[in-house]
Amino acid sequence: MTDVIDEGALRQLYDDFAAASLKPLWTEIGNLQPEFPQPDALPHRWAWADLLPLAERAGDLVPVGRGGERRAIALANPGLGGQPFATPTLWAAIQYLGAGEVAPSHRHAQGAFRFVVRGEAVWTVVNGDPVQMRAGDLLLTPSWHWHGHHHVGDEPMAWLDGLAIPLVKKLDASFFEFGDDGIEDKATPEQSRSERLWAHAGRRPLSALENKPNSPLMAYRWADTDAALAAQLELEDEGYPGVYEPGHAALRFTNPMTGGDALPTLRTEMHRLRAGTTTSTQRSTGSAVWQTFRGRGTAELAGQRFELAEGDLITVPAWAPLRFTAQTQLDLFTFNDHRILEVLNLARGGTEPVRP
Ligand code: 1HN
Repeated sequence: MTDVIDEGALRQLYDDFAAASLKPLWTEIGNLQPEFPQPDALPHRWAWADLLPLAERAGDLVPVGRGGERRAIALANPGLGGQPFATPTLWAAIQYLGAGEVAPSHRHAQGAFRFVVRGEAVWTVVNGDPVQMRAGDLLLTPSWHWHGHHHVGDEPMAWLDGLAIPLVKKLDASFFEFGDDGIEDKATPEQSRSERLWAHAGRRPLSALENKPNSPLMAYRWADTDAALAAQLELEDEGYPGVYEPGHAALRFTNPMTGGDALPTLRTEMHRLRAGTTTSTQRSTGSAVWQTFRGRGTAELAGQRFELAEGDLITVPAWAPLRFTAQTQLDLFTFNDHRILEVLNLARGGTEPVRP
């Protein structure tokens, strides 16, 4: 290399790189390989009190049916350039279905879940199995399972949808197929067939010994979740182990076949804080969405403070330190992409202080 750089020749070199569809590393490396994660996604809060009236207006103005498929309104993280993504890997939306409405059946490569804040008037039919959606329940629609929703009550219902849409888009692994326009069988059983077979913790049917990546259990009911969280805190009162950290009960929704995550692309958990508890501060690679189910509190997230009321949602970008304080008993649902990071051996993090 010569000592004196010929600026004109250098500019010409860069122009020729561009014309040949090439890009040198040395001008890009800071962006490509930062010392620690530098996400574009921002910490952000969506208040349920803002989301619900907007969803109701959509309910008045926008029909639900074939083509649009779902009256789902996505959280668009303000750091992600207007894309309908909560984080670089996670889709989160409020979906709204009015009395008597039907969301037509379809299936797609992206696995999905629903988490219900209020109501119990909708059945989601998953591969022909009608599953009631009630407040506090986590309902699964694993990859490539047919699903449509039908509303049988008088009051409209809104819930949270989570999918790994951005991840699957990035991986160019999306497939989609339309099903029947209506729902033939509008049965409304109290228990789905999947629950009758699989909702028996620690008891595996001998007819199903082969592990599958998706949970065969389509509904994780609030009554069971509530009892499991309550038991952790009761045991803490009695001086026995089992609670996640002081004043903080937590559980993960798992595939009863494997004990692993209920869905391969989305980790789902429920947390309960006693009134007055502050959690440890944690941060990790990967991103997350949290939703308040019941109670009030605050999230301190990357130096910002967000008040949380019932139904409120926050997005947690990679490596952003997060802790919660509960004003009342606080029940929080969360989903994240941490399992993907684990599979790829990219999971890092834990409690503060964690220096990169
Ligand atoms: C979907 O199928 C549902 O089934 C909700 O309720 C949201 C977002 C993108 C693609 C498919 C549903 C969706 C979705």
